[in-house]
Amino acid sequence: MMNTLFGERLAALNQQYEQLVLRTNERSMPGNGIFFRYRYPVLTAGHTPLFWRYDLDERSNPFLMERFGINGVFNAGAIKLDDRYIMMLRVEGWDRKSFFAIAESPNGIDHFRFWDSPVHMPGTGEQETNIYDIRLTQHEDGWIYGLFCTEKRDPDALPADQSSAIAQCGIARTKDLVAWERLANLETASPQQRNVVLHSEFVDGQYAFYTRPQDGFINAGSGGGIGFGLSKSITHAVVEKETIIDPRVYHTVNEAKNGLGPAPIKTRLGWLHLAHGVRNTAAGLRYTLYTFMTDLHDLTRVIYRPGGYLIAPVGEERVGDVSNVVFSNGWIADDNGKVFIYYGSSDTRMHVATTTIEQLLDYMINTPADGLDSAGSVNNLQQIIDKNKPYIDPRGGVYLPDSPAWKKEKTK
Ligand code: M1P
Repeated sequence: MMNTLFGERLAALNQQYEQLVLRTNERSMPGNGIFFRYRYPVLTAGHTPLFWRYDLDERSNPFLMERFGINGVFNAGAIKLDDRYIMMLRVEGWDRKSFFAIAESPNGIDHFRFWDSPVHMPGTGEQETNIYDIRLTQHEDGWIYGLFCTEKRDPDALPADQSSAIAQCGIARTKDLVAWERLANLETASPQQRNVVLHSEFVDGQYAFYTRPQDGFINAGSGGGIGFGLSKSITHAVVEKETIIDPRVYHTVNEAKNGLGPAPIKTRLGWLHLAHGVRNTAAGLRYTLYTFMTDLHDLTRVIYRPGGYLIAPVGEERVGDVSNVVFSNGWIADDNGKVFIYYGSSDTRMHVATTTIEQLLDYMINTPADGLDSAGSVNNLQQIIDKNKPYIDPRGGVYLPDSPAWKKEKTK
């Protein structure tokens, strides 16, 4: 017979879990016109199934203890398949190891549920301690590719140094997100690679990669920013030449390092990119999200680069295991033009922001580029102020912005 406490706690846990998963999310109004945030995170450690965390057999777990704790779920790749909004999450256990697991929702903003089992990602035969931050690309060759960070201890580190690591880009492909074929890790000249993304189309008949060369595990060093390169093969991908297309720039949101987010979205004006930029502060690194657009034909040519960040951590997003971080490696563009931006906050939980392609194009074209110094910022600001000035009719009358007389005068 079940002991009373076991039964009571199990019922309470089940009830709490269902309430969490079935909770309706709400758009936070009024928003900034660029995107909407949502009231609740879309996924947290609490959304992982109870049957992952607990042995539910009273005989072997009489105290109903958590046997496999989950520390956080964050930094998810995303894809839409058969009308299901799917995230492939970085799930981190109490033991600090990350692995991938899939959750799906019928609408992209709430009711996300994890699939029963995590992803069993095949290895390469090489030692691999931790895998994380997958980018999913539906490639025109018919496969869904997952590019992720694969990390191991630096073999040259001294015994006293149990932190130095080497990060490289792992590559796997699938048709259904269940069975994965592991391919060789990407080869580049850089000693460290994270945040590598596969472009969805062939370029000059080759596979195209966005890279992030970097000298050290944490520091970019001579790694100049987001790179681009081609490989003839995907099964043994080698990028010999990396061209930096989005450099790090002094005193901007990406001065310390940057990295591409999800695979870019093709629009009528160009390829829309979402990236993270990292700056130094006295309180440590601060990660925000920013955008840029590249030419439809020359993928190395940036044609729009709105200044500053698109999304920075606010409220509870600012606090977590690694505070002051937002990071995105997944977004979904629906056929109707709606865009779901999935972002992790502070290496702890997942959120969604929604917008549309039209809004993002407007943002690209009309947001001033970074002025690169204080005077430049003031000039950018003054242009908006001047444009918004009331129209004073010399014959009498003051017309406020958006009134018919003001609009008529401003369009002259
Ligand atoms: O902890 C913040 C982020 O740090 C790394 O990002 P980057 O490679 O740009 O430094 C990653 O470990 C990422 O998962 C994490 O969110």
